Order: sequence, then C-alpha cells, then structure tokens
Amino acid sequence: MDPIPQNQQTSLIDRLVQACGGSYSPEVRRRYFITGPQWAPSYEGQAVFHAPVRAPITFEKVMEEYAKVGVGYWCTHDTDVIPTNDLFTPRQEEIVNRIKSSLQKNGLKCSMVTTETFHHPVWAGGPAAESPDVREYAKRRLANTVAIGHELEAQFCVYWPGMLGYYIPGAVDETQTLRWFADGLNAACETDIEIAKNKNRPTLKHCMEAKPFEPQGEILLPTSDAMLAFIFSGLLKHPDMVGLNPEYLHELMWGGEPRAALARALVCGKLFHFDINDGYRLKHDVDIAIGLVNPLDWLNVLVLLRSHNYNGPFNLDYKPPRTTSNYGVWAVSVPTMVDRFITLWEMAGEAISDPIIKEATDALKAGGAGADPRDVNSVVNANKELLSLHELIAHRLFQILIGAHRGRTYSL
Ligand code: GLT
Ligand code: MN
Ligand code: MN
Repeated sequence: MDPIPQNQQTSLIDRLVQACGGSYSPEVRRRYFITGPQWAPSYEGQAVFHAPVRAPITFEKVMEEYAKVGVGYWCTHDTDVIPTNDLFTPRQEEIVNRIKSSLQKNGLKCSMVTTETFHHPVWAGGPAAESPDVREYAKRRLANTVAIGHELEAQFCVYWPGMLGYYIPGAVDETQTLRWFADGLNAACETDIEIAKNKNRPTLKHCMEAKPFEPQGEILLPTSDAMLAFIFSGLLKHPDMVGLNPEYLHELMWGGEPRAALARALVCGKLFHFDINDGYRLKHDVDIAIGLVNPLDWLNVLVLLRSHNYNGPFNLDYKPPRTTSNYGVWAVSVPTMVDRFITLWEMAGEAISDPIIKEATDALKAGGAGADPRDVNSVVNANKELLSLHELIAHRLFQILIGAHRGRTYSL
C-alpha cells in the first residue's frame, strides 16, 4: 500500500468505521442511560512520562459531539470546566450559565457532578489532611459542587478519594483521617438536604468511587468493599444517601472480579452508579474503552446487572489512548464504545433468556435426586454429573459472545 497522504487520513478512518457496520443510530443510543464525562474526551494524553498528544477542547465542543453520537447525558468535575481560581467568584456563575445553555442547545442533561480533590496543590496532603484549613476548604468545595449539581439538575454526585492516604507510612493517623473524610461527606449531604428542600428537588445520590492505587501510594479506602464498610461504619450521618460508583477497571486493578464486587454492592442496595471501561488485572489505571480487553467478562457483568434490574448510569470513564487523535476520539472512540456497550447489553438479554443456560441453571438449582443429606457420599454422587453444567454454561456464554448460538460456525 502507498503511504496515505495526510489529507486523506480522516476519510480513511470514516470509511473503515463505516465498513465495520453494526453501529446504532443516535436515537437508539439515547435510549440507554449512558453518560459522557467531560474529562474523558478532553484528556490530552499527559501523564508522568507523557507529554500531551491532543489539543484541549471546550465543554461546548464536548457536548456538541456527545449529542451527535447520541450520548444523552454529560457529567463533570468542578474544575474540568471552572478554573480553580474562578470557583466561588462571579466567573463561576457565568460558566455555569454557559453550561446550562450549551446543555439545552444540544438536548443533553447533566447527570452527575464531582469535585476534583486530587490535582491541585491544595490536595498534596489529601482532602482530609491534618490542616483544618485544607479540610474547611474541602468542605466548601464539596458544598459548592452539590450546589452546582442542583443548579444543573444532576441526580448524582461522585467522590473519588484517590488522595486519601499517603506515600510514606507512619506519618498519618488513618482512623483520624477517615473520620475527617466522613466529616466532609457529612457536610456535603447536609448542604444537599438544605438545597434540595429550598429548590423542591430530590437530594442527590452520593456515590463513592474506589481505586486501589494511584495517585496516592496507599489509599485508605482502596476498594468498593472498603467503602461499603465505611458507609456502614457509623461515621456517616446520612448513610442512606451514600452509595457506590464502582469502576469496572478499578476492581480488576486489585485483582478482584468486577462482577462479584458489583454483586456485593447490589446486595447492600448500594449500586448507585457504574463507571464502564476495560483494562488489565494488577496494572495501572489504563481506562481502555469497554469490551476491548475482556468482552466475555463484560458480558457476564451485564448479565448480572440486567438480571438485577440495575437502572443507574453507565458512565463512559475512558481515556483515549495516546495513539488516538482529536478527530479519532469522536470518529472512533466514543461511538464504537457506546455501540459495544449496547451490543453487550443486548447479548446479556440473550444470555438471560437462552433456553440452554436456563435449563442448565434450573437443573443445578433443582439438584440431583435421591441424596440423603446425612450421608456425604450420597450427596456427592447425587450432584456429580450435574456439576459439569457449570462448564457448559461458560461454553454457551462464549457461543453467545461469538454468535454461535445463532448458527455462526467456523470451518465445520
Ligand atoms: C479520575 C479517576 C476516575 C474517576 C474520576 C472521577 S477522576 O479520572 O481515575 O476513575 O471516575 O473523579
Ligand atoms: Mn472512574
Ligand atoms: Mn479508571
């Protein structure tokens, strides 16, 4: 193949995306509660070892592009859109007004707001640092985000305490830090209750998001399970208002099984919000788009959520790889990840109603006949053959993933 002239590269991308086929229309995509963060498409590719590869983009552009693709909801950190020094000033109100009109112009809704408590130097010691000034400022920031959330008619508020911890052990009192962190959340819930009352709106759903490492060396609430314990610890004044925003990859990062982590949140009634993406076990937070690494595991996750009637947001918490251009973010990343999500969701529906899986599952639940529960060997023998169905179910799920259940075959 001849080298591709620069001015023909984007049309090549468009042609190949088109050739892939199987994409959903923006109308169909809008039927799902898929939310698009400001920070994902505007991530420029920078990191400790990386210079940025993409140009900055405004929230107006992000909203316009989400609307074109068919992502109906937008969410943001306070400082993704309002520079830190403009917070609490008249500039903040100006920007919030611009956000409102841009949402309206593009037919989008704001689903969620979150406070950036990790990037700015004020958070060097974390949002629950020893200094009362830092903690006071953190409370103001959280309250301000709650107020912005109500202003933008959001339903959710997310907390990712990635700086709640330390690099150097022994210098920080963990129990005290956790109490101080609870004070911040309590203040946010109380502000919420007050604003909600004044505005005659429901209170927000406050969702904690865990990540086991990065950017802090040791994080005090590193997993969704640690957060569940924290929610039920007695430190929160309004535990009923607080739940989880698990992220698929963050559970893999500590070596967990995301589906099991989600199940634990579900049985506690705390699965409020869900960050969807993909990546690798026991590696850093690569935030690859959904389904590109673990499609079979994703199918299993969505089977769980569909069968438990999860109806919260699916938040595209993704970072475009450094090899993707500004153009590629909108031409490739966002539409293809939305479509993979929808496809996997629909496949999950097929798995739930698949007659083979259903019969196998029912048989396992019925158990074998003729066992005497007082005799261990008879219990083993009664169920022995049935247990092979576990592996058969897994095979069937693979077949559903590749379309074999609909007759797709290879070189038979
Ligand atoms: C950051 C983090 C994400 C969180 C965001 C919300 S910020 O990008 O890695 O997983 O969801 O604060
Ligand atoms: Mn996330
Ligand atoms: Mn992540």
